[in-house]
Amino acid sequence: MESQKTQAGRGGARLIIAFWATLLPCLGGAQALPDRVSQFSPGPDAGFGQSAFPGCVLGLPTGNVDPTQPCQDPSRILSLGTGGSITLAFDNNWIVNGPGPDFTIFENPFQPVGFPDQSFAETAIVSVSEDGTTWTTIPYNFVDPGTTGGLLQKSCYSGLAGLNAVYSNPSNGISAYNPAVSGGDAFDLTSVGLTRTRFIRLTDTGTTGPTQIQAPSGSIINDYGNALNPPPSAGFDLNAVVAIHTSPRSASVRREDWELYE
Ligand SMILES: [Ca+2]
Ligand SMILES: [Ca+2]
Ligand SMILES: [Ca+2]
Repeated sequence: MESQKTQAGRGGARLIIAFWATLLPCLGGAQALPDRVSQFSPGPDAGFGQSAFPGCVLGLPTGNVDPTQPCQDPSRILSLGTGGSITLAFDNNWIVNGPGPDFTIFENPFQPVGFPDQSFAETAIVSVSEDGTTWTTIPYNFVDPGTTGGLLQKSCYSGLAGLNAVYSNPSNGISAYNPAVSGGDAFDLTSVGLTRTRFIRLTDTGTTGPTQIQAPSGSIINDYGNALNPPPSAGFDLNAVVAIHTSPRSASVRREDWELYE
């Protein structure tokens, strides 16, 4: 006769198998939005969007099919201020390194009429972290155009958020999760050799004044927004962050439970 302990063990195993059967269809799948803001340190001349904070940065992007008419709704945009920073946390999902870009950041740059190679950009440095403590910065650069071009040229900038116009909007059917059509600036964890992340931090690139940041090229990052930086909307204006490739975080926790049981 089986002991009560053995019967209880089999019941537990059946429960766990049933749990995994429910969970497996969800694995490796759903796209996700951030669950919360874990840090916000506005720089000077911020304020725009703070009346709707944090909801203004936790939803889908609110772009426009016309890249010369970006979102300027303070209920959907948060200005970081000069040199300000913000960290978005994904609690329910890991952002994982899948094929191609893994997450996209949406600011509200606008494209001058008739010049798709140009952008009125207010840029931010992007960093990622698995635990909120150890950070890895996405490689970036800025090359001052000198006398050969203008700061509006998108080719001056690489690896920074805030460069490309936003097209996706819940009302226009353009998916926020398809970087081929969404607009915004998409990033690939392959660029930093990571398999997953959970926190994304954006740091406004400051000005050519006291908050200046020197790019690897040796140039001080001088995005076009530096020339026109009026309060309360100075610096990078965050609209949304979306995760393209994810896996449920709860699965990892449950996997630990399973190993304990074994
Ligand atoms: Ca990837
Ligand atoms: Ca802007
Ligand atoms: Ca701004």
